[in-house]
Amino acid sequence: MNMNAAQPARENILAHYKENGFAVIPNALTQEELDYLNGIVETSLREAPEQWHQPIEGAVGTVSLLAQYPLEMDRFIRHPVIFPLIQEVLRGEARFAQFDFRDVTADRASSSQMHFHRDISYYGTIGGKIYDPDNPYISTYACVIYYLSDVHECCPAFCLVPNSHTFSSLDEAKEKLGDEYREIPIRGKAGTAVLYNITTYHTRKGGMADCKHGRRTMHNYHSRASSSPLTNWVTVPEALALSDDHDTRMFYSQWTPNQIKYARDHYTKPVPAYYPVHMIK
Ligand SMILES: O=C(O)CCC(=O)C(=O)O
Ligand SMILES: [Fe+2]
Repeated sequence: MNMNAAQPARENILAHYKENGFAVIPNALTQEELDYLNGIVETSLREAPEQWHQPIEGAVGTVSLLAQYPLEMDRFIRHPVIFPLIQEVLRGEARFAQFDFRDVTADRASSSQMHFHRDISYYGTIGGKIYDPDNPYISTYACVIYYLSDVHECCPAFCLVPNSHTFSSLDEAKEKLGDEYREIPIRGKAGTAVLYNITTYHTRKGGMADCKHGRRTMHNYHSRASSSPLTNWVTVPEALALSDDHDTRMFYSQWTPNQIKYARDHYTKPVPAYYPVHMIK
């Protein structure tokens, strides 16, 4: 990957996504946006380390910044450059699903390797189809990973197998894709975004032993109005989930059971009656 790549045209980004199940968008975030995000991540790591989970496959992570800065984070979640692309691949039905930050320190870079996997919703795990054959863009859910630090050859890197969403295992993808089988590590400058169908096989490649950078990322998952909630644990702050702005409220309306409980126990306004609040313990 060219570290100084310019941003491809919208139709090229979308054509690449259609053909491969992912697309890379360099310069998705400006330097000012990167400085702001890195600033709040560093403040949180320093002042609220208890909000970050212990390293999982080399990465610490937090979902707490959405609760702390709802309106500011919403501007990244529905980012002017990336959100229109998300809406396109999700047929105009995008719904918020998950938003978190992760950080791999330089000393953990080489032990941050994940296994190849796909991210699947609960219904997908119990027999629901894990992609939409009627959507030219494949996806029932899409995720964007934003690089908040430069990702060099030596750094941990997000890596995908293009067009692997139809296979039931990575081995089957290898066998059936044959010469077409590729594992593509994504490297690029801070501000690069990778937009991907979550059931395209992917992983985090570990960094090299002498990596001096590590890697910091922002992960933003989207569901569709016609998909079920992706997780059963994400929560959304009241300012967004019960916003007076119709589009905002609709975007944050796909509540998980845990979100219903969270709203009941923490919101100032009552939980809308169309959520099964009395069923929730
Ligand atoms: O951090 C990465 O590069 C990939 C993360 C990922 O695939 C996941 O958490 O499911
Ligand atoms: Fe994943």
